[in-house]
Amino acid sequence: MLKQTLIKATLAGSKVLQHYFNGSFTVSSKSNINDLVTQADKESEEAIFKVIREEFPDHYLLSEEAGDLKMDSNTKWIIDPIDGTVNFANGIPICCVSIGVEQDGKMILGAVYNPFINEFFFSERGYGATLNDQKIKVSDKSDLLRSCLVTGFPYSYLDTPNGPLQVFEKLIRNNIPVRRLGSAAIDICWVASGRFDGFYEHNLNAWDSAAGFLILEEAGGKVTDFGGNYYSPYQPNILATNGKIHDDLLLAINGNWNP
Ligand code: 2AM
Ligand code: CA
Ligand code: CA
Ligand code: CA
Repeated sequence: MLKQTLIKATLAGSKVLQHYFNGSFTVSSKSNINDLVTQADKESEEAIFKVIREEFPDHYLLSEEAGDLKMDSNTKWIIDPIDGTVNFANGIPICCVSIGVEQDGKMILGAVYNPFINEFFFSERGYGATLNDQKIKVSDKSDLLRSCLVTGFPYSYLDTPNGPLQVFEKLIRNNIPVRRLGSAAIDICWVASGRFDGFYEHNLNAWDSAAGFLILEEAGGKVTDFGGNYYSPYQPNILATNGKIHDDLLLAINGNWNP
């Protein structure tokens, strides 16, 4: 039931994205002029909430635009109604709905759907991960120098030591391809399906990574914070890889990698 509701909610949100994409919608700024929220973010969130509330009115919802709707429940839905809003607002079809379900403090279900290229990533803890119902797994690449990586940049704190620019510079100076798609949830899923070998990003929120975290782990990948410790979606920094380049990328992020 939980699984069906998750799929239904993800599709309901994505319908809103499809409805507004390349059309007209209101756009406003949040923390700064490029931190956007559109009418589609809000309506996608409402459509998702409606599906969940119909089945599970008592569940806890945590969602980017509505915030923390705490309830006394052991089941929490962690929702990003559009991940990649800046892309969405520019008509770039790299954006998605991302929803994770946490039970008793553990991620148990994750769904990430990009309706523009019809890619539905899904995972249930213990049952692997799929892309459009086909099993996926991470890449076999073990040499960081031959890897293809993806990252994202926060809107602030770019110039801290070992911050996003320093890590990026180090990798680029070693000729490692590092892409920047603009949707953290899609980035993680594309590591899960083997397109990328690793993803790292500073300063994410729980709704950016909760679903992707489970999808990647179930696809055989490894997810930690920048200290190499167990990852929790409630802390900001994520390193998500195929497992084989994890230690070297960790060293690169912390400034100690000598290829
Ligand atoms: P969003 O589109 O849901 O806002 C791009 O690097 C990723 O960062 C996207 O997943 C984007 O999610 C997220 N993001 C948006 N605003 C951010 C901010 N102020 N700081 C860090 N990440 C942000
Ligand atoms: Ca946002
Ligand atoms: Ca997001
Ligand atoms: Ca969002």
